[in-house]
Amino acid sequence: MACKRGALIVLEGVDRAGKTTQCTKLVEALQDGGRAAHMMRFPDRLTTIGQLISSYLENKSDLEDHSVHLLFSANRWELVPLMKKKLEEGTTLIVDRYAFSGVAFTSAKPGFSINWCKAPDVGLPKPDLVLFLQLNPSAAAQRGQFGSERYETSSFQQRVEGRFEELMADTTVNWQVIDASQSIDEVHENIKRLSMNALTAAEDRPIGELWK
Ligand code: NYM
Ligand code: MG
Repeated sequence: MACKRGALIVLEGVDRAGKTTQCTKLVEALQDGGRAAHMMRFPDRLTTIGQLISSYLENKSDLEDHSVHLLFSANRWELVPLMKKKLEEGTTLIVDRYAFSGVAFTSAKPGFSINWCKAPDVGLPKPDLVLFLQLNPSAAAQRGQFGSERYETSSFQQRVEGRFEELMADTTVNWQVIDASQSIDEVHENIKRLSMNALTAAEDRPIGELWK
C-alpha cells in the first residue's frame, strides 16, 4: 500500500518577518508529533547555481536582472526531483521562500511585470499552503537593522510587500495571512494549526502544479 504523501508548506514574507525561526519551530513540532518533516530554503546557496546567486546577493558579483531571475527559478527546478521524492515518501516539506519571493522581488524592479516573472516557475510543485508572515514596515524596522545584502533597504522592501499583496489576490493558491507582529509562540501556534489542516487535506490529493 502506498503511504500518504507529505504536504508542501511554504513560508513567505518580507525580510525580518520571522520566516526562518518559524520554519525551524514548525519542523521541530511536526517531528515531535511523530511526523516526517524536512526544512528547505530558497535560494539554496549550496548548489552551483546557488553559489552564483549567493555571490550576487552579497554584492560580490553583478548579474543582469532577467538572468538572475532565471537563476533563482533554475535553483528551484534543480531541487524538484528531491522535493517530489520526499513528498511521495510521506515527508512534509517546510520551505523558507519559494516562487512567490522570486516574483515579488524581481517584479519590484523597474520594467518587470508579474506575468513575465511568473513564467519560468509555472508547473513547479504547488504548495498545499502558503503562509504569509505579515509585518508592517515600522514593526520590521524595530527588529534591528537591515543586513548588507542586495534588496535589504526599506524602500525596496515596501515595493516587495506591494507585489506580495498582488500575488495574494490569486485564489488558486492557498494563501493564509499570519500576523507576524505577535510573539514567536503565538505565531507558531497559528502556523501549527493551519499546517495540521493542510497536512490532512494533502494526504488524499495529488501534488498540484503551480500557476497552471
Ligand atoms: N530572493 C529569494 C529573490 O530575489 N528571488 C527568489 O526567487 C528568492 C527565493 O533573495 N532578499 C531574495 C529574497 C531575499 C534573498 O535571502 C534571500 P534569505 O535571507 O536567504 O532568505
Ligand atoms: Mg533573510
